[in-house]
Order: sequence, then C-alpha cells, then structure tokens
Amino acid sequence: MIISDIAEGVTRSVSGVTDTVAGFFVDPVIRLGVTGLSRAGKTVFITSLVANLLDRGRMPQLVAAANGSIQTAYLQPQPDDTVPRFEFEDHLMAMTGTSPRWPDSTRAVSELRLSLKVQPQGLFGALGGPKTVHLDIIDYPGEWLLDLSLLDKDFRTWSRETLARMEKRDFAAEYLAAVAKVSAKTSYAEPQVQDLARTFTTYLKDARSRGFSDCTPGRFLLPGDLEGSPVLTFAPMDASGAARRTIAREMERRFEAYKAKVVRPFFRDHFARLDRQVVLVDVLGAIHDGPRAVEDLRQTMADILGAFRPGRNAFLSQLLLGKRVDRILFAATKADHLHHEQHGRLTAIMDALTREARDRAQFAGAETQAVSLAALRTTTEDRLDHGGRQIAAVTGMLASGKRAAFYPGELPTDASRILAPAREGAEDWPFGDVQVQSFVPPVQDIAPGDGPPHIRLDKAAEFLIGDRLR
Ligand SMILES: Nc1nc2c(ncn2[C@@H]2O[C@H](COP(=O)(O)OP(=O)(O)OP(=O)(O)O)[C@@H](O)[C@H]2O)c(=O)[nH]1
Ligand SMILES: [Mg+2]
Repeated sequence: MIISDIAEGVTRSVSGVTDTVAGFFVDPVIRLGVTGLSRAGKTVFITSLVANLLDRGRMPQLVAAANGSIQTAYLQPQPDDTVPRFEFEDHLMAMTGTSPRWPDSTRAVSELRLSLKVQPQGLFGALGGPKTVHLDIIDYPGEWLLDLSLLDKDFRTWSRETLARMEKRDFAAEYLAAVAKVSAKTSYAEPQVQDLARTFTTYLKDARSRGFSDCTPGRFLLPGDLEGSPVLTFAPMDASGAARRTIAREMERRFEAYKAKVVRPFFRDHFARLDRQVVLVDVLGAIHDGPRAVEDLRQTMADILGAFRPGRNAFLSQLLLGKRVDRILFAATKADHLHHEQHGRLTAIMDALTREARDRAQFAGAETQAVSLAALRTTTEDRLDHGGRQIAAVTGMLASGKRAAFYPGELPTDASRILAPAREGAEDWPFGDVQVQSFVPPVQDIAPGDGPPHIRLDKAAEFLIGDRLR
C-alpha cells in the first residue's frame, strides 16, 4: 500500500465517523451518480429528472410523488464548492423553450443539489413531521471509469501492454514510427514529448472511433479543462534503464502524476462518495451501428462496470472501506424511437448486455435493474399501413420542422439474437436493419405542475431514490 492510500483511508473513516454521529442532526443526503459514454443521454436525463421532480405531475410511478409525500422540491447551492454546477436552467431552456433544441455536449464532471421536503406516510411517519432529503446529482463521463485499471500499473507495464496492442493495428503505424526514433537514453526536450503525446492522442481517438474500448488514459479522449497540461502530455515508450533528464523519465513522471492528480482524486472525491448510480446506454444507437458496435459496447460496459466491483482493485477497496453503491440502474435511453410494443425487447437487450458483468460479481451486493426510458419524449405513437399490414410506428418532428412517421425496424424478442452475432463478429444483423432518426424536442405547452414529457423516468426515479423518500 502506498502512503497516499493510507492517508485517504484515514480521511474516509474519520468522515465516516462524523457521518454517523452527525446523522441524527443533519438532513439525509442521497448522492446519485449519472454516467454513460459520450452522447448516451446524461445531460438530457438529469435535466428532465430534475424538472420532473420540481413539477411532479408526470411522475405517477414515483410513489412519494403520487401519494403526496413530497411536499415541495427546490434547488439549493450544492455542497462541493470546487465542482462546476450542472447548468440545469440553460439545459432546460434549450429543451423546452420556444424553439426547442438538444443541450450542448458536456465534457466534465458537474453537480446539482435538489432538496425535497418529504412527509413520511404511515402512523410513525406522521408523528415525526416532514423531513428534508437532499438529492445531489453528479454527472460524470463513463470513459473516466476506464482509468481505474491504470492504478495497478506502473509506466513500464502500461507502455509494454499498450505498445503490444498497437503493433497489431495498422492505424497505429504513425505513432510506432515516431516512438521508434526515441530511446530510453534520448535527452528530454519538450517539443518532442508534445509531438509524441499528440500523435498518441490521435491514435487513441482513432481507436475509439473504430470501436476499440481499451483506450486509456481516458482523459486523453475527454480532457476537459486539463487540455494541454503536462499530466495529459505523455505517451507510451520503452523506459527500461532510463537515465535522469531523458524523455522516458519525464513520460514516466507524468504518467504517475496523471494517476495521482487526475485518476485518484476523481475516484476519491466523486466516485467513492456515491450512494446510487444510473448507467445510461444508447443501446438503440449501437444496434443501428451494427454487430461490431454492440460487441464493443458490451466490452466497454464490462470494463466500466468493473469499477463497481471494488474487490478488483486495492486502491478502490481501501478507499471505499466497505461503503458502496447499493443500487445501480442500467437504462437504455432514447426509447421514444420505438413504439411501446418493442420497449420490453429493448430492456431485455439492455439486461443481456450487462448480465455477464453482473453475474460475475453481483456488484458486491448492489441491487440492479434494467429499464428502457426516454428522458425527453419527442414522439407520439402511430400505426402505419404497410402493404395492407399495420405496423407500430412513431411520429416526431425533424430538424427541418416537418413531422415524420418513423418505423425503426423490428428488434428480436430474444436478446441472444443480438448478442450472439455481435460476439461472432457478424457484418450485419440476421433480422434486418434497425434505424434511428434525429427527432428534435417537441414544441409544446407544458401544463402547470407538469414536467417535460418522458417515458419511464418515474419508474427510474422510484428505483433510484424512492425507498429513501418514505
Ligand atoms: N429522442 C431522444 N433523443 C435523446 C434523448 N436523450 C438524449 N437524446 C439524444 O442524444 C443526444 C445526446 O444527449 P445528451 O444528454 O447531451 O448526452 P450526454 O451523455 O450528456 O452527452 P455528452 O455530454 O456529449 O457526453 C441528444 O443531443 C439527443 O439527440 C431522448 O430521451 N429521446
Ligand atoms: Mg452531457
């Protein structure tokens, strides 16, 4: 164990003690992590969830909303002063304003606190009077979880493994040629370090877009405000026997700095403090892209979900000291592309995609559930006449302002008909293509007391926080 591990462990247990002692006096807090790969639907999910918790008319499946236990909900200053605030108002304005559009892409961690005044039900609850429950929502890129595996590796091991993988990929040739020109003895020169880092980052982006999931360091793909800083300016190379003031030594130093200053703080300050987690997955998008994209998604999900099995990593076990996320929801997003007749099939595929990872470790006791949802419903259901046959379609608004009916195709009822061709590396789906359509958010009047339209956001909320609002 490294000293910083011990120090972190100590802080954690001390704060654990204060939590318990203070627990009688302070309001309960639920820290909900919202993650997923880029474009999975995190920003839309959080915006719509918060809007629908503020105005609960469309939340019948959230029991505490339906039975009136939640008396009021309001936004409050968040507890962490150094984390950017989730720009709820801007995102909501974008989605529900007079010319609705999707919110901008986000690239870093952000946080929002929503406080709920809850009157517990039942005789016991009524005696106690209302309580305040704070819901802290933390939005972070799923890609960052992939870095957990780096904590167990030193620079030489990581370089060896990364370079060995690159040898087998023709699109890595440019980096391999560049790194062949430096040796463990080459003297340090910043322009050369930057060139190598730039070429390596280009390779990583290329690998990601070709569907490879082994793309560490994750922050090279989503740098946020660290862009251009030394912790993100290194690349793999043979560093055995490197002397002082060489490129290799400097690369090694920056790799260690990346672990210490980027990866560890993220896990310590954000990940380790979560109580509940929702993992958003654009399953339909991957199916549309074909079997290879689904297989890559499955593997990446397995890697990402590794972070929720703390036994796997010494640093994480030490950090968590037994505390863990106790509920994880896997949500297939953008389900409004499908008529509800097909939602069950989408849920089954979502479930199957993460089943292996779940079965292997059961997430150390965490309760899990799969759901298909649309955080912002852009369509209405429709029936189309197709050569005398009625097919279940949806209708929505295109960016051009035209309304269009849309039939995405038929998902198989048996999820293995998706997973098996994906694993086998098939080129196409045996059951035919699945289409997706870019609908824009609908222009509509939202009645007072209602949030934006959605599909099953209330069910998701019930699973994620419902038990804590009773
Ligand atoms: N039809 C539909 N499309 C959605 C829904 N949620 C998200 N989308 C689409 O997915 C895109 C990405 O959604 P975001 O919420 O920005 O995704 P994100 O995970 O925050 O993306 P990054 O910030 O780029 O990582 C949106 O611009 C929409 O086009 C939904 O409920 N229905
Ligand atoms: Mg976002």
